[in-house]
Amino acid sequence: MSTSRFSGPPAPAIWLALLLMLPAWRATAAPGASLNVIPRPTRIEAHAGFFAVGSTLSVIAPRSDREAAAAARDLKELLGIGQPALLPLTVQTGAERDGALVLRRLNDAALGAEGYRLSVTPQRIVLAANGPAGWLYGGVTLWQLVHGGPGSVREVDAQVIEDHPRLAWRGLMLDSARHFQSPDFLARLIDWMALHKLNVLHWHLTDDQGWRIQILKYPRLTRIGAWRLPAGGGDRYGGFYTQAQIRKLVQLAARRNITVVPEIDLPGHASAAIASYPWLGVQPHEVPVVPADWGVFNTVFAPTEASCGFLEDVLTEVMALFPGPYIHIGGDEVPAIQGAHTIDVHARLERFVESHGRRAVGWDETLTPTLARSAVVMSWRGVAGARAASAQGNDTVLAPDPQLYFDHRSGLAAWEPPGRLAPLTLRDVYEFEPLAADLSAAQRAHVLGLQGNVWTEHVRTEQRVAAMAFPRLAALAEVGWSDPAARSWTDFERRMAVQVRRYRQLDLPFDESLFGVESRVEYAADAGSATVTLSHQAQFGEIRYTTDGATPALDSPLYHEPITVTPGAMVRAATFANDGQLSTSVEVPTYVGIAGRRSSVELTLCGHAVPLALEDDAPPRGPRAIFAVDIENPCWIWKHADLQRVHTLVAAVGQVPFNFRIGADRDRMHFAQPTTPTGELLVHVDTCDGALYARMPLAPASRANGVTVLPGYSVSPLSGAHDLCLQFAQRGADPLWVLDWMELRTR
Ligand code: TNX
Repeated sequence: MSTSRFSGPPAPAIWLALLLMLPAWRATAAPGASLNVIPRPTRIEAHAGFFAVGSTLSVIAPRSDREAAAAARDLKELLGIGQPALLPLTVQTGAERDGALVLRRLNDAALGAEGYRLSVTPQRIVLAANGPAGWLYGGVTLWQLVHGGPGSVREVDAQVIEDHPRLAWRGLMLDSARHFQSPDFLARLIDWMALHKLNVLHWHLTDDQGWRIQILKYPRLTRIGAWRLPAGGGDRYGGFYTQAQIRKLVQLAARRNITVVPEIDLPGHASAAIASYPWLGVQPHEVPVVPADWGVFNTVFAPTEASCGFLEDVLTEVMALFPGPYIHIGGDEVPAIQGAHTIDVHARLERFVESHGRRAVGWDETLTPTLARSAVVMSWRGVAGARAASAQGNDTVLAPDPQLYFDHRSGLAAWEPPGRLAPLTLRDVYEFEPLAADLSAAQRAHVLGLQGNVWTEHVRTEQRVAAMAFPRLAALAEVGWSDPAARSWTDFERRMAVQVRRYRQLDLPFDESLFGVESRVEYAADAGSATVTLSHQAQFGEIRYTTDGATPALDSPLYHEPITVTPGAMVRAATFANDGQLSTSVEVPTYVGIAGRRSSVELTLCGHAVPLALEDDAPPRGPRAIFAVDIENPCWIWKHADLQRVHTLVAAVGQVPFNFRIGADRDRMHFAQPTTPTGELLVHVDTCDGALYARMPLAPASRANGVTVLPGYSVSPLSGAHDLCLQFAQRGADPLWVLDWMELRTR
């Protein structure tokens, strides 16, 4: 178990196995361990010799500097987490001395509030800063130096690191409304953020599908508004944060130099509040219960004195809980139905926030010529909002879709969690530049920084929240902190090989898209052999594999070209560097009697209106299938299928509730007419209007909640390669039939 203060999920056995494989405790630091720091420090100067850390390290805070003593205790707490304790510290106060980590107070404007100077000599380590944030970040750098190699090191090279951030707002937005995360998870997330020198947690606490913050004056918000019945059935889902829990998290965050920016979304995305108090709504009858649908609702807060008063009461309690300078009041995706009303609810609440000495933050829809100068515009519909806001003289934060939308998958591999389908890779995030070259100096000064947004419609579990956030937040941290002139993807990849080891030591369930192995299997037309192609996103590290059932190891064959195996063989593969394993090993099965097999994610979608990697809503427990589907047009193309020896089609299908509010698009959806009561899977040749090749009845799957493998369907072989178009003939969109995989069999 983790020694962290928080009882997280137990480390999956696979990680433990990986840790055991790492070469034991190394006696000396890898040379240049400082080059493994993420985000990359501003300046590093190497010196001769090293400092020996010992099994615990004393931190000395100057006597009578209470802030420094508190900072030392916070460092002890933060850097002690991990398995085993990663940098055990003991805290003392008194005069500076050798053999210890010395906190020193500076008054150095160039370093700013968050900068630090870390000097390592063979005698002692001096961590100098203007105050707590700098000590924290210098400590985080030191922690990384001690975890710079394949094992922990106890000797730190002599050097001077001088470091300060490029941008002031380096954040993560977490949507706790669509899915709820426990306070324990939030505490762990705050620690993980601090270890990346991130300093803003934008907490999306209210939305259509859930109200998550206890408001003492309006108890129905959490008695009613925090709970919903999942689409497609199942137990009541929900949860909320009590004010006591929130205070504790806000305090923890403050000790980690993280400002929590609460968001009360208004006037749209308000169904949960309106279900709790129907008089708040513009069309009260429309939201009798908290909805389980995703998308945009027409129910918004009514432009009345009563609902403005309610929102002022809510924000009064919110401001008492969150002492930071920023209060986010939403403003996104308000349907036009509110029209030209007498009260502009958003503008009214913005003035309310400002009149209480706070700065209102709003999504970019809130940018109007009359927007208060102190209001902050969060650019999400691309970067245009940031451009316009900064030109108008408003501060702005970049959180653009899709560049920083962490609800997209990180890659296409079958083991990626569900999410929006089009991948947003680690490299995409790393290469995002928040300060476009043509922005004027005045505009640049208005760009506070950037954040990644983890929307959670498709992110059901805490583990998946972590995987959507990390390691993409490591890339975002570097973009927000480090000198852009020194940004190098190749060097970042190399440092990520070290970072993923730190993640394993922290029990951080990160996404493996960078080093994890993706696979593709092609079968010979006569089903006599299978060819397995392996790849990973990184240019760093090498793939090794086995075909005999053994677990891949450093001495397994090196992958350099597609492997041909006898059908039925299992290929196992993982990524390695010289000094150890970088990725979990994956299993790639091959099957007998098959001329081709594709999962939905390996097929081409016919349309790209709302492409999702959508998780099945069943079974209630245990693994669920993930379908690649455009929910507005569930249709897949299998390009160039070789059908010359194919006698049977086998398909696995599922059905999902159609819980999407897509407005008028819903009326444009159309389906082929079924000829049986429960519909059929249609296979057309060459194009979707081409000859019908198969009409596979869905009756055997009609009562199943999970995935059903339909009985084999006999077809006649066709010569040459053909595209196959796969679609469902069904009466309506709900439930929506979806394809999991299809096989072309030779018998
Ligand atoms: C749009 S981004 C939204 C959210 C969704 C997100 C992802 C923004 C301000 N509004 O309500 O979660 O797309 O689907």
